[in-house]
Amino acid sequence: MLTYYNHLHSQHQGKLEMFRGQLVPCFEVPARVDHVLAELKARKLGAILPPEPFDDSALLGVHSQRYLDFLAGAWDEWVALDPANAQRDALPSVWPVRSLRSDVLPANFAARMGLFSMDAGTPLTEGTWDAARAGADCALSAALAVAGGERAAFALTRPPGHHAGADFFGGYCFVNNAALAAQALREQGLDRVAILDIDYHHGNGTQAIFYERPDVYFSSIHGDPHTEYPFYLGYADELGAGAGLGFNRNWPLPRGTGFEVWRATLQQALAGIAEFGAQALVVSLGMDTFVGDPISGFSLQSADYLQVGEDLAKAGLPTVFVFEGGYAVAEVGTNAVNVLQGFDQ
Ligand code: SP5
Ligand code: ZN
Repeated sequence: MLTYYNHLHSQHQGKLEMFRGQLVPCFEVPARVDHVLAELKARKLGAILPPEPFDDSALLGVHSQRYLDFLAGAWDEWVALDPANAQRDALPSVWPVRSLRSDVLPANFAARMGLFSMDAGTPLTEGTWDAARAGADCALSAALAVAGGERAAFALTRPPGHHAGADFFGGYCFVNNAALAAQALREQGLDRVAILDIDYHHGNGTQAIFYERPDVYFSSIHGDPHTEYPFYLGYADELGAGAGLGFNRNWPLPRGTGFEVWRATLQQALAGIAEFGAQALVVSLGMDTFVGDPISGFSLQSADYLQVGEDLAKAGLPTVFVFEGGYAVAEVGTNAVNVLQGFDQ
């Protein structure tokens, strides 16, 4: 397993996120990736490489120009409003919901924060763009390695990506790394690419990016959005639209779901991917299905992740793993590397 490690990940370090009317410490912390990196090294799972640099234009297959321009300049705009802002993160507070316009581009910074976001749980910090941009390089590097003949590669990066859409951030995500990897595989000449999202939360951003496309199949196993974030997408009746009809599958499961049911669902999702005829697989590898996760509700155990890796390997596809969520910080390294080791053996 080749790993592309985002050496700039700790530049993104949010302080507080909005939860039930209070600002609480962020769950999505740099130590998450530090633990995965340490475990990869301890188990000698393969080379750990810096990403290749890609041109900014590589992000335009997935994200809009005006969103990328906003992200790249947002911190400087935030600090220009008030020098004291340098000490606090930027959070949105107003959104263009139904009947309001999202085609306008207000001059007001708060208005644009809301235009380009979906929640107040995703602080934008001084180093957010640099970290997310280097994460894109990791995902693209992993995809090119796999297109070039590697059996598998791992983009070890944060902030995560699967909640970020073509033109919005949210759910701790800014740049959709899994979508970038899938798009890069397409551009390398693979006609049919599947994305399997096994983070606890539905990958709303990834789904939306490919919803009307038949060439990238999206399948997600996640906490039922009736009760779980992101609430407004991820239901079983979302099957794709237009040319993409039939190329989207959601597998919502109730809080408390354990490994037996989760694994049977994984087999169903993998059967759909095989039926699609995927030539490569991108796995959005969230580890927040773990029983000890502080913000999630499934009950997978550490040893189960070895089995998950073995099951994924049985799909027999060149595979790009992209690190997503997982907030049980002390266990996230063991759990993530269990998947990769199970895949490799
Ligand atoms: C990538 C990813 O896993 N994003 C998840 C975003 C979840 N955002 C909502 C978090 C709600 C926090 N709930 C705190 C519960 C404290 N007991
Ligand atoms: Zn998650």
